[in-house]
Amino acid sequence: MAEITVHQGDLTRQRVDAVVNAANSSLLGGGGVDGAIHRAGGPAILAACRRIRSTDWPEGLPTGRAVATTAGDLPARWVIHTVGPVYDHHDDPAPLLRSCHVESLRVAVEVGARTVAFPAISCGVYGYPVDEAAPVAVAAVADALAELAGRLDEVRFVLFDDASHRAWRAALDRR
Ligand code: AR6
Repeated sequence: MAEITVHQGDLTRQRVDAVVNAANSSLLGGGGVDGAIHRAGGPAILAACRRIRSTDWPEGLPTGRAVATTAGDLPARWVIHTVGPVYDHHDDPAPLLRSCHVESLRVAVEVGARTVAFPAISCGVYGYPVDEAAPVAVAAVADALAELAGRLDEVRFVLFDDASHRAWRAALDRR
């Protein structure tokens, strides 16, 4: 049975098969964890994102969907880019946040990743409160692991700050 773990730290330093990026629909980079991934991973990630924009997603990646690219110079092998909901743009953003997690894990399995690290998607610039996001993210991953039985070994949440780390710990403890 795959494990769900919670760590505090920097997503870009994780030794996992795939790290998930809290991207925007342009896939062309930004601030926060997205900026950190492109800085640490180098230009190969942006080049791969541009190829995806010119082929599969010319209008941009929709909210709640996920795509994989190389991880460039990161210790991981793949970056899985997903677009979280902007909290204030939706009456109920939870299904979209859930979809980010489920779709990212489906893509992980497609490329053959067995260990996957997630940041707190939507909890920075996109304004999702951590205490609301954490239970949605943890439940989505637990359900996806049940669906993808045996095809993943670890899903690691890597939280940058104390508040999000506490929120994810509490959400995992309540399960
Ligand atoms: N490792 C782990 N978590 C991090 C790191 C890191 N190196 N850096 C930041 N975080 P955000 P969003 C945390 O804003 O809310 C970008 O510009 C951060 O503290 O990165 O989904 C994109 O291009 C927060 O808890 O993502 C989009 O335009 C969490 O990662 C937009 O921001 C997510 O914050 C996406 O906004």
